[in-house]
Amino acid sequence: MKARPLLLLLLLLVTVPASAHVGSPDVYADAQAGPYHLSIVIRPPLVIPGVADIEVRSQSADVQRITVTPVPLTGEGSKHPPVPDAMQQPSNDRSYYTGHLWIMTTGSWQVRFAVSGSHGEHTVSIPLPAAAMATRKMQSSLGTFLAVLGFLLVIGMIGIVGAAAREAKLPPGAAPPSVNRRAARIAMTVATVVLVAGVLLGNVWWNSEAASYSEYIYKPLQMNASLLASNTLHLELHDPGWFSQRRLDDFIPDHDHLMHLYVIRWPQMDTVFHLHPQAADNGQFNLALPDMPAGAYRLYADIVHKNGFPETIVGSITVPAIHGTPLSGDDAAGEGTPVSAAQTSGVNPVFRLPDGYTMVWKSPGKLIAKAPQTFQFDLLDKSARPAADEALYMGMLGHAAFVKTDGSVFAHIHPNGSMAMAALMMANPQSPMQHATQADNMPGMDMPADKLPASVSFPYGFPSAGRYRIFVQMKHGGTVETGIFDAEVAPAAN
Ligand SMILES: [Cu+2]
Repeated sequence: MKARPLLLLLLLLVTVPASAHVGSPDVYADAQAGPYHLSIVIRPPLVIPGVADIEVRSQSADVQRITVTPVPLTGEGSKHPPVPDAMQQPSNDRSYYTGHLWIMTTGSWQVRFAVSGSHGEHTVSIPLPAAAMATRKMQSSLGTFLAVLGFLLVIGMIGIVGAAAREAKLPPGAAPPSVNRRAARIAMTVATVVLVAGVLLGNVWWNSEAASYSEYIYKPLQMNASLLASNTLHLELHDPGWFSQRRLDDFIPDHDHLMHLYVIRWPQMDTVFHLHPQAADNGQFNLALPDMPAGAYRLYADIVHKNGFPETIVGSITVPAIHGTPLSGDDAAGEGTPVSAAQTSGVNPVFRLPDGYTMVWKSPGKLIAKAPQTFQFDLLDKSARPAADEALYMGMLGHAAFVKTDGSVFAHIHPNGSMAMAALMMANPQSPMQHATQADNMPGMDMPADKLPASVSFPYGFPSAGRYRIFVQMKHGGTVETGIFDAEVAPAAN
């Protein structure tokens, strides 16, 4: 038992990073550095300070060199970037680059990509929120091994002290006299007391270190949801305490709204709402609910702080059948089959929308955890032709929410990627990204300005194997359509 405090002393603190989403920390982006088109994955470090792993696939052939630099998103530090690191090309695949960057502190970061090629050098920055999110326990096998080593060290030390007191001054081979034996027993007792005290004090020291570290561990904002009157949803945010000066009144609009609230009937995930509550007092939001079937709902609320740090706040509420106000503005709703009855097989799954349109998921092939993949959805009209009246929905061709059926993953994704759009704008103030239409990404495609493609694609990678539901929203005319698709994701191969 003596060694147990030592084991505690040796426990490793490993952290996982926070992100705008729930359980989906990796950043997937489809970015344009001037004329160069890049597919980017940033995997934030497991510890802060720690190393972020970066993968880039250049979709433009004329790229010769890419460098990466970590820079704070806001504040004085954002004006003094460190020296850039050149990305490596680890294989014969000349379009594939990898890099590693130290992220030294918790906060709102960006990774700046400088791309050189035949069209000169151009940059693009991808926001990266970094925060220690949990303390992970040491593997039990390693813990046992270290505990045994620690125990042997203590026993060995006591033995050495005893031997020194008993035999240090004797000539070789001489038997120790009884006075020496007594001295040795006393020395060993003293050594035992000193060592055990040392181990116990170490444990106290460790616990206080761990306690102060836990202050640094990211604790998402909390949310209480309640029903006011008959159909007003009231949200009250709370800060459970986190080391940074987090505020409840510094939210900035992200694609036109302070809060994007997904309301999903649970566990069947058959009814979904994408709503935009109005800010009331500090940390309070109100929303006039539309018609809603009775049931338990999960709430996922996306907000972005002034420094570009995004958070997804999770809550829940059970409501009776609600007769509310008709959906208006950017608010939208969708309905599908219960997830328990859903099929995930089939190529190019088709989702039939209430107005006779359909949404089709262009099959990406096998879905694998951790792999960057492109999720393309096409909107077809009643005669199965691409919708001629495609419109932007909150400035973009589409919005998607990837939600694991066990509730452990929620990620709100856009055609640009998984970053919060408000943070992306902050990171690239000089060149507002024009991915809204994507038409400019497609060489040789001369799309009239008023005609949008009836197709949207999202770069994303599932964080883990399992079953997911994907809620995809596209707009045509004045109608926001919500397609619901199911995905079975295989474990990452390694
Ligand atoms: Cu969105």
